[in-house]
Amino acid sequence: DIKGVIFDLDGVISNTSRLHNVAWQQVAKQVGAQWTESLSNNLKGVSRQDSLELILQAVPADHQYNEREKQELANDKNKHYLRLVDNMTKNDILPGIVPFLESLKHNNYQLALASASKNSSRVLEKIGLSHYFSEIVDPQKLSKGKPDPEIFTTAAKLLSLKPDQCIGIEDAAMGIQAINAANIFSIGIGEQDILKDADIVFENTNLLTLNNIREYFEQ
Ligand code: B16
Ligand code: MG
Repeated sequence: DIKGVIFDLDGVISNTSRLHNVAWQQVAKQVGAQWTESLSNNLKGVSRQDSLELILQAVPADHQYNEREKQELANDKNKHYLRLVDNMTKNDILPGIVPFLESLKHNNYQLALASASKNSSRVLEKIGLSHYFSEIVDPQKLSKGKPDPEIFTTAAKLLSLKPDQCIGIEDAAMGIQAINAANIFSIGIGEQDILKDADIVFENTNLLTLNNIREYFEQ
């Protein structure tokens, strides 16, 4: 029996993936990396440092960035991102999420947040959804990021649930891999092609309803 639901944040609850993109695009421009759709997809769910490495790999130039320069680029990105986060309101919650969270609460599911972002609590506060989540995984306490299962395994443990009592929801291919590796039922939000490993894929968050999920289990 499913008792808990573990959420990714960016791209599932809030439209922050767009904001991350805006901030990273500026870094890409600064270092001369070409911004592509596939680069943008590969950054989803990936930590700040690892995202920067992916961008630097796309730089054709011969300049090697040292640790201090990398730290500066990562800090610049975060400052830019936080300025964008400061302007967030309830309008930045993705469609259908509030009714979905309400129905989960109403049906006594326990909710946890498994975001790779160090800014996730701030984002949840800005959009007024903190009270729905009994547990928020601190990504700074993890040794490995997505696609490693650690973040989802930790979330299930924090809820005192076994993996097979949980569902995980993700918009990133890396995130789906992490949920699957944790032996948690995976729901992907987005394109079937990109999220082909998910147990179910919904095209957008509007389709994320208890009825739609239950339908799958009753098949
Ligand atoms: P920060 P998620 C991830 O959050 C984002 O998808 C990813 O683009 C971002 O780089 C990462 O968080 C780290 O975020 O720089 O705020 O610590 O999708 O796992 O909720
Ligand atoms: Mg995400």
